[in-house]
Amino acid sequence: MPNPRFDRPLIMGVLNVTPDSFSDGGLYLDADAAVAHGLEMVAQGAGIVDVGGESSRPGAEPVPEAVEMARVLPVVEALSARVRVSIDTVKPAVAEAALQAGATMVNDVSSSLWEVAVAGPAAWVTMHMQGSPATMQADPHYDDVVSEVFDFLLDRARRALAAGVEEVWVDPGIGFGKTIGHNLSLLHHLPELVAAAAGTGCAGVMVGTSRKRFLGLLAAPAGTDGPLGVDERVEGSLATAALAMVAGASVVRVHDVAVTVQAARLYGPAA
Ligand code: HH2
Repeated sequence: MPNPRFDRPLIMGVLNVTPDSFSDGGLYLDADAAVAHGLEMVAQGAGIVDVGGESSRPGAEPVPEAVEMARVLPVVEALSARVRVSIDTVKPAVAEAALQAGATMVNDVSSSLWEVAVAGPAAWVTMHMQGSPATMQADPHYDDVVSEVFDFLLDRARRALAAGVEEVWVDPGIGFGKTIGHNLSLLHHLPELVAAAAGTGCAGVMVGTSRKRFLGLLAAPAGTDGPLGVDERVEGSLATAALAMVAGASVVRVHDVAVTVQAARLYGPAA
């Protein structure tokens, strides 16, 4: 397998068809607006568009299955003719319907849907989360965040590979039940996950830091009350996306596709 460090990383564009996502909530709830933004990200160089119909931000409440399907399915169907589409869901029925509508990847922040990917067949992203979105940022705790998160992911990946999923991606779940210190430790140890994932037979490592709150907290000038706003986190998003790419991540999940594609071009011809 080629060393992923020398291939150009893929950029996954985030497309939230929700009223309440922390960054783009409400912007693309209308299907036509969502499809237009998806195509805009494709034109900017996104290799995958990740369509979600339920926010997983801290404190988010689950939405009914029928509502989530009505949000995502028309968008998945329209975009999948033009680009690889992944479905960001924790509901098996939504994932199955999205695969029927043309998605080829299940982005699973619950790390539980590998059987849907087997049946698809489809690629599967296993992401680490401590707790659930409703409570995960209340008091995250680990004895050793790096080994606990990486061991969890590799265990899930082995299980999925053994069950017959051919394309498994692992994602440390930045911001999902993690303090600033946990997020930074995971980012700094990414090369170990990249090596272990390759050794396990995974397709690679995916990382999503885009516009997350910890970036706004870290970059806020001294004396500022609270984090920078989501629109002021582009620099931190790009810096951490570049850090992840240098560490060997093969996919970065971002809201700001054009600038991240520029950074990815430093890696030479597309794989
Ligand atoms: N982050 C979010 C959602 N899905 N999936 C993966 N694999 N990795 C991530 O880091 C990740 C993810 C949260 O970001 P966003 O979709 O922008 O917000 P919201 O959950 O509020 O819709």
